[in-house]
Amino acid sequence: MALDAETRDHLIETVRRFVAERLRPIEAQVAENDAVPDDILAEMRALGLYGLTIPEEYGGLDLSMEDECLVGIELGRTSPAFRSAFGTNVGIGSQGLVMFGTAEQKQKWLPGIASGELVTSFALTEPEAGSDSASVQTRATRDGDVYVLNGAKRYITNANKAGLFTVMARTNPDVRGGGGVSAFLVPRDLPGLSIGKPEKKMGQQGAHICDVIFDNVRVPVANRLGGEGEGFKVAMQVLDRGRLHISSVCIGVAERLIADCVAYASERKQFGQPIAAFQLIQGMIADSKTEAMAARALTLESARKRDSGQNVTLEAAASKYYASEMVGRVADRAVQIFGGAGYVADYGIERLYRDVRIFRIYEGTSQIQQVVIARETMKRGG
Ligand code: COS
Repeated sequence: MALDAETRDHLIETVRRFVAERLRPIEAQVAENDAVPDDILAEMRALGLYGLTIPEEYGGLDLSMEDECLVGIELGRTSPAFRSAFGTNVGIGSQGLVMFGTAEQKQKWLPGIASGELVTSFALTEPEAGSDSASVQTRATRDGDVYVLNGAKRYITNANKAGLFTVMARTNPDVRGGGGVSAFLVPRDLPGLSIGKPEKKMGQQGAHICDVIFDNVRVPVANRLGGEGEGFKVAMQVLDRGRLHISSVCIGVAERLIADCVAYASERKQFGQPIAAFQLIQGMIADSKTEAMAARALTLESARKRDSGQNVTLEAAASKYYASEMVGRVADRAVQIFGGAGYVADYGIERLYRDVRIFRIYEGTSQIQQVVIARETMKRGG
């Protein structure tokens, strides 16, 4: 649901101030400790960030896709690890339930997700099912009024904090591909479910990804999300939304880096003048600005299309593809403009350079976005 303009502006201003005053000052500390402090998580809960996209009747803000993207851009102006703390609740961890859950399922879990008491994770990826996500091997075998889950998921964001997982598992081994897959809501405390250690990663320290292992986990039939065999489509529709969200975060990081570049280039003097006076520096700033503006326009236009009820599989893939590649180029130019200062840790530029690398990989690699864009374009006839 779209907020009225005044409420939306107030929300964006509140998030902007929170990012500037509370998050940016501790970016380096969060990276160093590989953890977001508890008091900051509590403030995020109090601000309603965990429930941005959850329907109002369950305690959330029910943001439209466009408003979610505008908030995502603000959150992008700091280390992406902060957003990740509640990102799964807002996106891939909750949207299957929001879009396909029964009234009982929603009543049971959405209030906790909206308040942030309950952290959620999206468990699709497996060791042998990454880009080829329809080939999941985790099995869900029906046994009376439960499904018995066996298998392993990989690189699952927030798994170490999650109380509830949306798990895609194969219910029909005779059907290859997505048609044999179903989705389940799996509480963390079911016997047989265990979580691996957080992986050591290139960037986004403070955000965690872990394996999730299912060893004869008995999940009630009532926890199935959608019909049997519909799990892959649930996952794909969740990702259509998630990809727009990630695009907005890419745009925020790019805009932050451009502002950092302008500030640094205006102060840093070489050859007797600020380096901002040199046209080769200006060329890099111009390229970054133009591309960030293009990503913003594409993403917000795609979000508005989704809000008007249109299918945005192509638009979400195109936004994610362009925005994630764009922020990679912007971060690379930022290191170049900062020179040696961009390569050492003190200025935080090298940290953001590492942080943004994952945007081209998770929620679908750039190559998968290209496949989706080409297929959809051919389907639409151009
Ligand atoms: N919305 C609704 N339905 C969709 C859909 C979408 N966005 N995308 C695919 N489907 C449907 C198709 O219509 C098809 O339905 P039918 O069998 O009824 O025709 C079914 O799902 C299978 O789709 P498709 O044939 O395109 O599957 P493929 O295995 O060829 O390809 C890709 C699917 C590659 C697009 C998919 O596996 C993908 O997005 N991979 C990347 C996964 C990813 O993002 N991982 C990150 C993990 S989450 S952090």
